[in-house]
Amino acid sequence: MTVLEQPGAYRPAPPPAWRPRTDPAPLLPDREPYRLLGTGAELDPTLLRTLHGHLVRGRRYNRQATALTKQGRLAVYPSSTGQEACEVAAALVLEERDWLFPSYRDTLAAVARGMDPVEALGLLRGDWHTGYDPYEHRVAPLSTPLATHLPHAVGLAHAARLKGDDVVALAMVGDGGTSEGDFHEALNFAAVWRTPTVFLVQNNGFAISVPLAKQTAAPSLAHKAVGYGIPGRLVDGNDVAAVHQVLSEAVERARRGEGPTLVEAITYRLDAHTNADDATRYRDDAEVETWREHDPVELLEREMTARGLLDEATRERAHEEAEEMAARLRARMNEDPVLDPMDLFDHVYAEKTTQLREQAERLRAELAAEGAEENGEGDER
Ligand SMILES: Cc1ncc(C[n+]2csc(CCOP(=O)(O)OP(=O)(O)O)c2C)c(N)n1
Repeated sequence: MTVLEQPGAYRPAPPPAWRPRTDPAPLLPDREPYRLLGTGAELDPTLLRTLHGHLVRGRRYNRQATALTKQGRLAVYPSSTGQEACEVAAALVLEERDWLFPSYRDTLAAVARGMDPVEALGLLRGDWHTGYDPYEHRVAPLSTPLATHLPHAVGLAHAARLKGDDVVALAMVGDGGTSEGDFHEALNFAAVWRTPTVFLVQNNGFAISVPLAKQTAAPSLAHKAVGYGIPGRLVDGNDVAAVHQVLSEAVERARRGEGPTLVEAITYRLDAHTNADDATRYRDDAEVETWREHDPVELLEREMTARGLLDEATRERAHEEAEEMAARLRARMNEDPVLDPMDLFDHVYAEKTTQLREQAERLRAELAAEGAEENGEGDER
């Protein structure tokens, strides 16, 4: 007889009323990133053509915007070259009534959603606060602080649901952004409130010079979803058909009221972090070359050619259209914008603070003095 079997012995019981809150198995991401291109899967030819046009224009837009930084027409540009499949798919899976919450790298997603390509660069040009009206295309400001837009996306989606509005919010963040407290808070609130939010993590391998291995010890970023009780999906971020499908499913799920999804797209930033960065200092050319073999534009073009959906003439036309778009962008960016410095004080607070009013008055006086000088008033000579 053991001690515990003796009459009157203390018998440890399991914790009262404990049970797993949800079965974690269905929330786990697949072991391999989901792919469609090259698998022989049935694909919609019209969708492939649309995606192709967007990818080709997107690639050209990235190249043109980077060139504009070298010509002093753009202050900074965080290129999404190599990540165009994620950018385009994120924009195209949303309905007009939905909201996109991009990060600073996601200008292309905003443009693919219909935003004026010059307005989309307003912030990066250093002209204006956001550079565009967020309500026009339902695109929140491009967020420079990492992950701070994720709780905003959750708040907007939650509010919409409370009001009975059929709106989904899709928020984009980088692998580095997943280490921010805001990422955790957003996912936790989204999961508990079951908000119609889709989180798209573009894992492009680096947070500036910090590789993923120094960012997290998680099996994958998609696995983080399980800790919040929401599904995590892993997708090949350079396979535009796969990203489009996985995000569409996440959006539909959110729309049905089944709550948020975390999607990790495995991709690669082919350019440096921005034009101000030298990527050769922290990564090998050989690594970049391996990813060039897995280029999103080429993957799609090879697939479409194999399926008889892309002949040389169609391909050339798509590239010509992209050239024309780049020429229009160049011409418009080469015009000097007419800016009123007093705009600086608008839209900061609903009501200006005392300090802001004082600063505005000082600037107004400076501008008036400058104007008077230019008009020759007060000239001593
Ligand atoms: C809150 C905050 N901390 C630090 C920075 C500085 N910063 C700008 S970009 C960046 C790296 C972000 O990497 P990642 O989230 O992977 O996105 P990627 O640039 O690769 O798209 C850092 C640390 C910032 N913008 N915001």
